[in-house]
Amino acid sequence: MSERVARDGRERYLVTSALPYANGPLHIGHMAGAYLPADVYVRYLRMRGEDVVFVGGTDEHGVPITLTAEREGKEPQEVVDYWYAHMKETFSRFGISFDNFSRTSTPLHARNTQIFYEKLKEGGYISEAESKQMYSPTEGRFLPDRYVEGTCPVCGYKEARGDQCDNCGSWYEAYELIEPHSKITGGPVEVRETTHLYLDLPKFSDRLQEWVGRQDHWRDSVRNFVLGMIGGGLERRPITRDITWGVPIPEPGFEDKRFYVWFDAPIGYVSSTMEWAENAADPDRWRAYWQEPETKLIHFIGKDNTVFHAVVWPAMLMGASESGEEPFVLPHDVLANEFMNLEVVVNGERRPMQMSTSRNLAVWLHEALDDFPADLLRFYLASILPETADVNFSWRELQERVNSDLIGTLGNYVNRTLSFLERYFDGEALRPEEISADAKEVFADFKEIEARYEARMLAGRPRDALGELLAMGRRANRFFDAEAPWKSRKENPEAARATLYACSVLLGSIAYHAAPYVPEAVERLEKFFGGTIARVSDLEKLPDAYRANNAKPLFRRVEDSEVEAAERRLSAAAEG
Ligand code: B3M
Ligand code: ZN
Repeated sequence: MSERVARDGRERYLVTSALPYANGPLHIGHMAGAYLPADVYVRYLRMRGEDVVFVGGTDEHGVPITLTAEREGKEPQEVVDYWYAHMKETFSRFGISFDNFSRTSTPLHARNTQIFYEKLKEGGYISEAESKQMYSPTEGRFLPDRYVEGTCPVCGYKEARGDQCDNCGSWYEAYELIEPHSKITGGPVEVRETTHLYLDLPKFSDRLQEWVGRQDHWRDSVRNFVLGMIGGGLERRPITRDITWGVPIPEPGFEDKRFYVWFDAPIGYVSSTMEWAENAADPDRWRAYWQEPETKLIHFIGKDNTVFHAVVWPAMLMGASESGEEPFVLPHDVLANEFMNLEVVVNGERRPMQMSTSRNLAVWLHEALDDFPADLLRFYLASILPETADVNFSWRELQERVNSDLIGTLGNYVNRTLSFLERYFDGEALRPEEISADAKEVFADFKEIEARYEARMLAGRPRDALGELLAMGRRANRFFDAEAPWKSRKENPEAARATLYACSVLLGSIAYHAAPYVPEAVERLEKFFGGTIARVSDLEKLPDAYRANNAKPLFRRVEDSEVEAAERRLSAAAEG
């Protein structure tokens, strides 16, 4: 019933969200970090008529997978098959609109990873070296650091991990542990020599310094982290591991080793784009997004992944761009978000607590979606996105933001406009001969707010853009109240109808700017709102008419009982 007005001109974007390890359920911290901001961003770009491809997938290699598999007595493939399907379904229920959601255990990705390696080797960026690794004679294999435990060489803590002591925070090599043993069997481990391949990161230092130095639009937290790291001196990084689950290494003598998960994982973005192109029956189309200089490559991640996305991966792209083919684009932006903690009621006191998946102290997304519509969760999470600082998720605050902002400011405006149109004007408002001065003023105000919304959205600040959407809602409500059509309809029905026409124009803009956050609600709105859903700034000519037909409220309230039940679940986990 309603069409959307897109802008002329097209820029090309390749947007990615971090590939979650396929070893457990998604929680709301994942969404706030790398997925919801990306989805809101790409939905807006698509509405603006840009050429956008949004790819993701699961990260299916590495110790996080093999540890889970061993703990559950399963094969790694079984673990990743289950969690790939679970994650794909949960992302879809939450409205994360990937153009392709792939996985890194595909043959395509393995081949792609090996090709990247060959290009880096050809460019002279790979070296081989001996290193000390922990070997478990009872298990007959080398153990990754996270499989080793022992006494911390610094503070004497008995359950220190293979790479870092949780007690005093010291970092060390696993072979420095006192009485090291296998975390899986408890058996003894010994130090043995082993050979690994390394990415010669120092060779990229100057180029990285120069490139990152030019990224003035990057968030200071990311840019300063990277420049600091480069300034501190880059070290070559091992890209292989003594592990049997992962991408095979095309080198003689490395048959029992695999690529380190962080070497293959970012290449997964390229693999997912290739798969998308193949599925679109245009197999070479991926090159337009990875090898055309005008493409903007944008990574959405959690801040703990910054070093890989802003240092190692760009170096890999630089190194793989020298072998004759078209060079790869480098990330136009790396939008690293901070962390989300939880507000938990403990002994009657509200306290911020870090999520702990092992203690089930988390808000699992698939469970939250069983109790609340995705749009309510999306709206609240978008209003507290940790773009510049860690934030706390609070069920009580979710209720407040949904009931007062989403419903009170936005939902009620839509409802009062459409029900007034249906009740007093047969559901139709034709464009009046004359647009009143008040209507012209509110249209002008909307154009300013729309410009602020777009500036914040394109700067990768969807949380601030949401603030502008609420400003639109408040301004529209103020216009409705000032015009008082419930009075004018008796004294001057034409003036009242003209008011409802202007309110419908504003409603079209509010719906346009709400769609990236609450897409399902706007799809429902389109079923009973007949009119142009567009920015006021894009309406070269005001539409002939707006119509309403059997309008329904867009959102339901969040009740105290729901909040209390949700908070009790968290308190039980915290006290458990
Ligand atoms: N799976 C780490 C994480 O889930 C890793 C991200 C890969 S993105 C290429 O936080
Ligand atoms: Zn220690």
